[in-house]
Amino acid sequence: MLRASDLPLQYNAVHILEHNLATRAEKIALYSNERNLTFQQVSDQVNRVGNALQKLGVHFGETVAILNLDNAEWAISYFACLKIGAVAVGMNTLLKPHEHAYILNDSRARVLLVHASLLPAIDAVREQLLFLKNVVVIGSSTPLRSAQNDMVSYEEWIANESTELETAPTHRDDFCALNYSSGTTGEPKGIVHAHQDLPLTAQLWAVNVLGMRERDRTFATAKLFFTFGTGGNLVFPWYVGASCVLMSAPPRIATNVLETIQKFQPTIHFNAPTGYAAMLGMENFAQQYDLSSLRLCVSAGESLPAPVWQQWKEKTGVDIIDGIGCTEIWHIFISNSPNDIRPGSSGKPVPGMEVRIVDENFNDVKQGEVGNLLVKSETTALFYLHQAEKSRRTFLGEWLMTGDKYFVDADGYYWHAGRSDDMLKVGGIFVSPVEVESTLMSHPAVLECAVVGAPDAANLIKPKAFVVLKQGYNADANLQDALIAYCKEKMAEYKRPRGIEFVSELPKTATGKIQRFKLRG
Ligand code: 3UK
Repeated sequence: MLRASDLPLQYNAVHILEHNLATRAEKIALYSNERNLTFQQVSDQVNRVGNALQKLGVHFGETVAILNLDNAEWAISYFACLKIGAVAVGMNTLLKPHEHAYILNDSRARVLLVHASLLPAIDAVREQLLFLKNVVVIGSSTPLRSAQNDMVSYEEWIANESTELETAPTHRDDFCALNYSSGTTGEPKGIVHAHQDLPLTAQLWAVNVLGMRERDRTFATAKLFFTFGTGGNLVFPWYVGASCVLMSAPPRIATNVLETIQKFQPTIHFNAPTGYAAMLGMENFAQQYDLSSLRLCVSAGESLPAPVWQQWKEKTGVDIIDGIGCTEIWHIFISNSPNDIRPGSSGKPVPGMEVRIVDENFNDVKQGEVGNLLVKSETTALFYLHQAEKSRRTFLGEWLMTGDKYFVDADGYYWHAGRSDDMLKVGGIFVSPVEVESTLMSHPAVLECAVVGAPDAANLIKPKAFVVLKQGYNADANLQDALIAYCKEKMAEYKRPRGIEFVSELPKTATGKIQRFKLRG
């Protein structure tokens, strides 16, 4: 068991990378289509980037934003921020320009490292960015310097930097990373984590529960900007001296995932239930692709239906370890384990963390009864940035209110029973029905609407919209397509309704509140 107090007071999580230099400097730390890098090479680049950041005037405690595909530079930039005592803001590449603007302003990042392919999304809102000064462009083939001299290509930026860099004397409680998670209404919430949270989750879950070890090679479809990805595919493997495989291509295309597994031969694969269901949806995928390197799979983000677990086992022979995690705790806190799996359940509390299931008055419910899930872990964040009220309702002293409904069976396995808010988990990513509704409402044809989660063929939840049209619009398939296309344009694509049903009215309470539960069906 590892506790926060076992770590030195002065602790910097760059140790997770650098402890590998003593014994395995020449081992490949990171595989990718673009290039492979050894621990030594990664570490040299981290030092260069750290020096370059300091030259831009980035000080201890300041934020640095990273809007990048999953590639070597993501990992390097992240650890460079940690090493100089800055806070890495891993930005969601799937969001729209106005959301990037919100995050850059809320986090007050002065420096942004951005992939060339994502630069247009920043250019579109550049005028609105109150704090951003320097933009470093990753993956640009031509040298870049804009008129204001505030944009530079990554290669040029680090070319003459030294590979020597002092580690900032961070306290183990100092913040090192900021991730944004969407809420029920309004803007995403910034969740700040400390250096200590990384080694603690690595030890308590990845080593003690999952059994990750030096000879493993990880590959996650969860992108590095989600803590599910940062942990599973970067921090945990390097903590145990294992390697990771980074894929910059979109994970929703199942063939990208299967090709990457075949080519780089990971031993542990991290995915969301939707990802496993997508691969299972391809006939003969297990014969077409060589998946024999896999010894374990992990699923998180939403519950993994037992039939998906069973089919995956039948087709590949590999067990999927389902575990529930959240950004507030950084990673998984209830989990199955390789020698103790109950398909369909989330497993048991991770040793070193505690959970409670309580009623509205915070009394523990009886075994078998559904209640609200509280979690106690030393890795829990302390607050949401700039959201005092929401923080007070969520971070209850030692206990975190997860927003999940759970029950425990007679054998001590925990079962997810939905959320206590209206939030949907779609492909493992939060979607707010309220946001989808307000987007639809801004379309000229829509009078009223309600968005709920509807199960697909694999019993995974997808957003579905019930729409009342204004007079003069035809409730036909063209308009359904047009509304979905409209949502794709206005919001991150994954939030779009997968189905639209036209209705003449919505079920409402006497006071006019829409009764979403009546539409869930
Ligand atoms: C839901 C699950 C049932 C649940 C995450 C692993 O998903 C992660 O973080 P988010 O902050 O969302 C948290 C919420 O997602 N959920 C996650 N995993 C499961 N529900 N079964 C599961 N296995 O509602 C939770 O409150 O995006 C997952 C590791 C790190 C993470 N950040």
